[in-house]
Amino acid sequence: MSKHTNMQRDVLILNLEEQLEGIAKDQFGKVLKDCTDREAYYVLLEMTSRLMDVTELNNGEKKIYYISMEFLIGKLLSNNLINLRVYDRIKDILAKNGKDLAKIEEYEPEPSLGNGGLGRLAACFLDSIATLGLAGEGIGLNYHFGLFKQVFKDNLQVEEKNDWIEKNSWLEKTDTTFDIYFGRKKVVSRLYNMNIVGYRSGVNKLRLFDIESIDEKLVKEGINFDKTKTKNNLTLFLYPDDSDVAGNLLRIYQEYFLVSNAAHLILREQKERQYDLHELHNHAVIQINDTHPTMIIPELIRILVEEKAFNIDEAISVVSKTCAYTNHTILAEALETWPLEYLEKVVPQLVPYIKELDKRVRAKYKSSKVQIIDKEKKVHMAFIDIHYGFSVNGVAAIHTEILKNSELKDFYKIYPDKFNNKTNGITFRRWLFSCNSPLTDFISDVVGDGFKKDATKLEKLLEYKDDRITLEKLDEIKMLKKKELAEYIKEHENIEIDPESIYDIQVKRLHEYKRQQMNALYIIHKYLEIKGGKKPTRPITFIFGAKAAPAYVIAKDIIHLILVLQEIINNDKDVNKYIKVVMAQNYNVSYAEKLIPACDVSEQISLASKEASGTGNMKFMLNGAVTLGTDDGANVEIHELVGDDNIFIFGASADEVIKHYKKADYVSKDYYTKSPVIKEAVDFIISKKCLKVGHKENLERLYNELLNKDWFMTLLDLESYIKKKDEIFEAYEDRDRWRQMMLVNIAKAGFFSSDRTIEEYNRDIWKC
Ligand code: GPV
Repeated sequence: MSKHTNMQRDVLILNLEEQLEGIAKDQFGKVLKDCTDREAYYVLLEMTSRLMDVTELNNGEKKIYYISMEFLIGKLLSNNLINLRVYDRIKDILAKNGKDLAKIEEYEPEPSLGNGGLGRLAACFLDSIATLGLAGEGIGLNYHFGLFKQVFKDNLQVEEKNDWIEKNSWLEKTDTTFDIYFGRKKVVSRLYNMNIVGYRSGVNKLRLFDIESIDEKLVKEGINFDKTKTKNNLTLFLYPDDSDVAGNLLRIYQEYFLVSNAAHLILREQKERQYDLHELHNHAVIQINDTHPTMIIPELIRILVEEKAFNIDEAISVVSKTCAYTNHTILAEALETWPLEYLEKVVPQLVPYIKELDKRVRAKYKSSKVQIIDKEKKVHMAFIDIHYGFSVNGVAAIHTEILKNSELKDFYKIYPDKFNNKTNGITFRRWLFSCNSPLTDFISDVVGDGFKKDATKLEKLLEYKDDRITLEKLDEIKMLKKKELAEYIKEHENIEIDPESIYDIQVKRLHEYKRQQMNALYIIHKYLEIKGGKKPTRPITFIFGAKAAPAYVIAKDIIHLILVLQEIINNDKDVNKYIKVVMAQNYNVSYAEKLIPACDVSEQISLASKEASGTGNMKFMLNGAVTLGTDDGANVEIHELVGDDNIFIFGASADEVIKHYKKADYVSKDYYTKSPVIKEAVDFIISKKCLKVGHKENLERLYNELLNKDWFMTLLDLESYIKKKDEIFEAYEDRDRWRQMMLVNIAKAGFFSSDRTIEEYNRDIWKC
């Protein structure tokens, strides 16, 4: 950091209180004490922005460009204050003025720029890239209404626009605009920046592109709008409904808009720094976050050839040395393939380049399995990445092995050296320091502050595994967080929950492979047991949070079932003493920050082989929850770290599941017929009780799906799930053992710091 900015920073920090008063006076004509919490938020926003402006930019000869359709960054105030090292001082000053930072924070709208783990990972990575002092930026889109806001009406999910952008926000409008062409159609883009400040480190930028001609009024009702008005709708929503052709085309428009802007930005920067574009790979590395930004490859090649006088061989060579691809799924439906015809409609200028890339592969490799354009004239986006990028990585050990040995086997044979694993991670700044300060402070008291820079130091906690006082304190902190959550849920869902009950939590995108339906079937099973006179030892609160994609019918039916169970169970006097169900409305990062520290049992129950990694599992572990899960994704690595005694694993293995798919021998009905327990639970979905508060159409559809299809093998694992889950609840009663499990989970979580992940990306891929 230069002396100059250091000094400016010191001056600002020395006079924090004066500064805050000055801003309050300027903005609201008041002293801080008299500001409302909302006003205080804007005062802090301005103060934090000033501090970031005098924090040095991370710099380097080579820059990382992390391109992603999603950045699920969450609220920024607290995290920025923590990373700028002024959190405690600001808190004190506010307290002196009768203000509570937690209350003020409630007025910050959460940016709606992401959906799930992929977007949240990108946000954790930006935090770690900045923290490690690497020059790197995120490039994404500035969606005005982002991912929809979820509300429940009549036990159904209803989608509303999420109007999160305020006049005064973390977004900085820049002067940068580019002309982006779709064939001969032009739109003008504009760049917005957000500062990403590292923990005790420098600042990077998140680049968010928007269109100048956006028309928010296109959205008439809910999240419906005219999908064909590209010039006005491009950056309205993240993941607009793609169940029709117009929706698919819009998706391609968005993806191209993202990468074309990225290409312009990157090449402009090379020019400003007077770098030779033939050396692009020495000054830039582009990380392609799943297949959505794949078109950056042909787009860069196109620009180099058409505007920078490269010949095609040179262009392909340098771009291939610059681009790296991360795979986040093996689900076939999520591996994008675009009909060539669609690409011809939206981005005709790219098509000759895609055909050229395809032709070169065809000349070299005969197998039909590795061709970019298949017989049906569909373009396999991942295959472009693999052939024309220099690195392919999976996001957890087992996931990468599955890519190498089954999903992408034919590619692994051709390019063994390109494949590598980078097990995901999470930023502890948000998922421990910020969301759980009592736990953070306690850990500091016990083992010192070292873990804040080096997360593996958490292992020192193991020395206290038999220390009563430490274990009791951990329990106390958990109880505190459970009480806070109970209050929040009372306020937001109007449901009363008992902090003495076990909190069993499953929060993640709603998808059949994640098997929220299996959890629901367990709840039915428990409900029927209680009705039959078998009571659980201790009350249990089952908490869910999940959004379903607007066009994903079965996912919405699963939400419906959970809401129906919530109504039936919470209103049943015989049962609600023992179990309760909470479906949190509009689950997002801010909600996660309240749920995760309060959790006892972390539900990670995906069908083995299907969850690439999962990152919620890591956040729960770090906050002292015990995992109930399948040997899938990063659960496998959690299992290895904490050992058999500190995790509850059940269900078919990934190998077994892959065999079932290969042989196509899984018949869900067989499991239903053979097991009275399964039958009883599944039948309940269409029982009179459910039909009374629910909708026949939704419940019957879900019932039939489970019985006749069950693509993600819910019934295969249901019995072993019930057994393990009963076991984990029983284990909770051995309070000493449970506390030790909490401690071991926290102590072993250091490996999952995204700082570790980013160090590995940099060591093996980026080499900055
Ligand atoms: I592909 N993921 C996601 O959230 N959205 C997507 O479109 C795709 C993947 C998730 C995976 O499901 C998780 O297993 C993984 O932990 C996460 O990406 C980050 O790698």
